Amino acid sequence: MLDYSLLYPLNTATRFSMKLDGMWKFAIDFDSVGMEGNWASGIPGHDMIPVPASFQDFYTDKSIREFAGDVWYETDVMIPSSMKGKKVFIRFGAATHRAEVFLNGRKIAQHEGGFLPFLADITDSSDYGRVNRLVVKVNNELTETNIPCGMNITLSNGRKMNKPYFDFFNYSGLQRSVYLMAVPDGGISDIDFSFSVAASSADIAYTIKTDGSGSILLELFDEDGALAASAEGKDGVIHLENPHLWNVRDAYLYEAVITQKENGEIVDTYSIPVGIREVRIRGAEILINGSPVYLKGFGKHEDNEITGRGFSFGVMKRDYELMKWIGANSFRTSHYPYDEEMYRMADREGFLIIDEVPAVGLFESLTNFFDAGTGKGAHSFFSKPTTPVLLNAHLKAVEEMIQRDKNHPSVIAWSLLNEPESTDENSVPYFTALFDLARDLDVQKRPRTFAMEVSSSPTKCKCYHLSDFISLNRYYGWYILGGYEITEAEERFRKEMDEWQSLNLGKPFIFSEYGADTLSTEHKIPSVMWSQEYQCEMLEMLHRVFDSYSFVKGEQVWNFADFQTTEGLMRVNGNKKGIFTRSRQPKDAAYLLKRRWENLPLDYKSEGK
Ligand code: GCB
Repeated sequence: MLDYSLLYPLNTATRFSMKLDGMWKFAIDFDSVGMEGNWASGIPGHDMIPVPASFQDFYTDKSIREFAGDVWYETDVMIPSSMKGKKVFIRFGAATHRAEVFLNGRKIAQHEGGFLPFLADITDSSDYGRVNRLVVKVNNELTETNIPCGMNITLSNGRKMNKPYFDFFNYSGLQRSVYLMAVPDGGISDIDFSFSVAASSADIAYTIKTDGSGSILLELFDEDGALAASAEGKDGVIHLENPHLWNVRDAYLYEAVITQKENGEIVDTYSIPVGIREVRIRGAEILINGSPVYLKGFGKHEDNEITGRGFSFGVMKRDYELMKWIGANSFRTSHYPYDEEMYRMADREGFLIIDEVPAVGLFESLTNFFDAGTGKGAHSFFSKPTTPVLLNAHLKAVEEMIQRDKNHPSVIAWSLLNEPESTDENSVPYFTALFDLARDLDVQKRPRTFAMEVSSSPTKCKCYHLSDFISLNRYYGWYILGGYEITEAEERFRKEMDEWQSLNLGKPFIFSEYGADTLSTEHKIPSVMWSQEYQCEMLEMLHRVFDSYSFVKGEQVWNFADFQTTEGLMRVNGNKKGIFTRSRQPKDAAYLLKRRWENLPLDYKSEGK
């Protein structure tokens, strides 16, 4: 169990939270002298850098962009005397991939894993009423004992270099907001909602955890601010007649206001949006509030010019506008949980999210994307001496993700791995532990899945039975039989789909990836691979195949936008499979998808249709 609360930071009558974002002092520890040199008390130099942002793309020096090791951040924080008596925290939205936090030279926290929040408790170490020095050491080295997996090597000049087993640039640093927070001691620490929706009513089961005592009042307000229902006690069930349900691209959010009182005095209050909706899998259908849905959308990345993986409200807004324009209704947070703001906006806009833990590269290969795409498997990734350490880190990330994201109506499923090696018996206990934990922790019992690469075939994969719906990443027409051989690709693809069909799994399938690298500058008639024409031809071929199998209940094209990767022979300054360019302008394929998705009904291929 986590020993801190991952509730989204809010200002309420009893809580205070303030972003510490802005320009922070920054130093790169090229010679690994920071710890010995007591940088924890103050870092050398005068360089300043924005938080949140990835540090890599600001500089003109390649040894900074490619740096593997420790980078140090520092800022001064005034901690007001008025916070005395509260629990006081510094909350990091993420520190990639691991961090140690120091306040006034003393270590106060550490965290492993680069895409989920953590809190540093500074209640007892703060100098109240004074400026306190906050220093963070962030390490970005890739290993096989944490996710995402990779390795690092030492070059002959002594510099370290990361070698990711995955196909996105290893952006790192403080890429999400940092908050100073003060919350009541003994206040509200966790909330769970689950829903059971009937024809004209809904039951909302809730549990509220506090770190102290006192009575709890829960009030549910509708979007007009009218009180819709209320309940007393730390847990219970609220019955609502004629509820306004949350639906796909038709969101409705109630606001739950929770008040904790002791001896008649308010000790804490917290509010949280509530979308009433039920997610279920029935046979080969994905149901939202009992109605079948077909997923249309993308695998995405947090990726942007200059600020890298640093969260930007502007980029987020543009991405949602483009997803609405093109007729999408969903996306997967490939290959890591995104900034919390993405989910809050999805809640408002009615998008469906498959939330993915940062488990990518569990397949030993430096050209993972290629080897996985062509089915060249590396075997026994899960029988190494280090596997138990990796599994622990992976389970912890699953716990943190579910803890953070469980109350978003937009989150309809958990993706527990991307393209892992799954053809070896040793993968079974490893996967089972993840799937069991997700089922235990999520009171909504959302469906679980993992994205399967092509060697995880119907005959070879040992783990697909664990998935509540099957997610396939398939590159027929690109890594497999691309170009003029596209006709053979279609045949090969149909053959695989026939094999899946003959297993009669009675589960929905979605395509969690399919796509072609395409340069926005290339046009060619007749087409060649990498031209915009080829991307369209290939998508048409793949869609034709999807359309012929009734159990295919979704398509999430790879990728929403072009994104940065490690340099190499297979990548032209990044992966170009975007439907939009990196600067978020459409390629030709965007119009093709818009035509298709605007015409596919939400209940496309539902039984009886
Ligand atoms: C995949 C990976 C994704 C890559 C993609 C590609 O299978 O899941 O991370 O970017 O293929 O474009 O090769």
